[in-house]
Amino acid sequence: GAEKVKAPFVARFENYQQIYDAIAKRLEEHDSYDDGSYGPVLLRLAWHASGTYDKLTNTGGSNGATMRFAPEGDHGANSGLKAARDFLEPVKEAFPWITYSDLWILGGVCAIQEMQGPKIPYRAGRSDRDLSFCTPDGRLPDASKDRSHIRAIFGRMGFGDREMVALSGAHALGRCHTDRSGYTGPWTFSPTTMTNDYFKLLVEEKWQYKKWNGPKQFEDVKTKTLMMLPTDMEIVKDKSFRKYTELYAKDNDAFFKDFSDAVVTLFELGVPFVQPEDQRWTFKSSFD
Ligand code: CCH
Repeated sequence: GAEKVKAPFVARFENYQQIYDAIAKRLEEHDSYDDGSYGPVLLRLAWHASGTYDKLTNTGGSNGATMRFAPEGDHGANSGLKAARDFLEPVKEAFPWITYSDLWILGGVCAIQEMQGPKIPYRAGRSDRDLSFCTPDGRLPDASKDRSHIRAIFGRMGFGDREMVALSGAHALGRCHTDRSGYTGPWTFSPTTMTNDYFKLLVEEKWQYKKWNGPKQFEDVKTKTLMMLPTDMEIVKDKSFRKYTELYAKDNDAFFKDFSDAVVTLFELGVPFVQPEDQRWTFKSSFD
């Protein structure tokens, strides 16, 4: 009789939705981390995996997951992201067919959506690469710097002012840790819910230097419980940046739309996809 040939396993939307669901379930189960969620640090992992991209040499970006290896994992900017990588490890064990590089980005997508942010359409197809693909240190932004640094770093990835401001709105989420970056505190009062509060606070509150022994950072005059990095303050001080900061402070829908578009671009920088642009997947959130 004819031999039955087993068809190769081709991952489909449903398979990735299963992984999305597994990450969402872990987020809900592990709610005693930080402010009650691994969501912010998962998003930071996806961003730091992607934000190494250099458009001139077409190197870096989320393809490769090279942060697994010492040179890149040990870069100062990636301090603390082991918590996110370890959080995703049981998911990788349960679904060994997904690459780390697709998984880390799916983690970021899941984090944004589960923290009530906009939908982030997704494509699969990243492959893991060896440590020879690690990017040099210094490709991610330095929070102590000014607007010219922000434009140099994000310009290298191919972004313009509007996208830089939209992406900065991620700081509605999470916090700074003295044992990671040296900075301390959250940017907003709801660090596990995606909102445009980061922009509202930048525009509406008065900010002063925090008096402490740590690196230069800002605190809100009223409660002294919130923080801004020097780079965050540039988003409201620079005239061109400020235009968008004011727009997003007033219009959450505009922020969500622009944030989603910019994050999709960020997460796909430098990835040679087979799945076409007009066939991205949009995952169901746990509360849909
Ligand atoms: Fe960020 N970020 N970020 N950031 N970031 C930090 C934390 C988060 C900068 C510096 C820092 C983006 C842009 C910038 C997140 C998402 C994004 C910290 C504290 C520093 C410092 C780290 C710590 O101590 O744990 C600078 C500088 C820039 C640009 O100039 C962009 C873009 C994104 C995503 C789209 C998130 C989320 C966090 C919170 C992480 C956590 O563990 O809570």
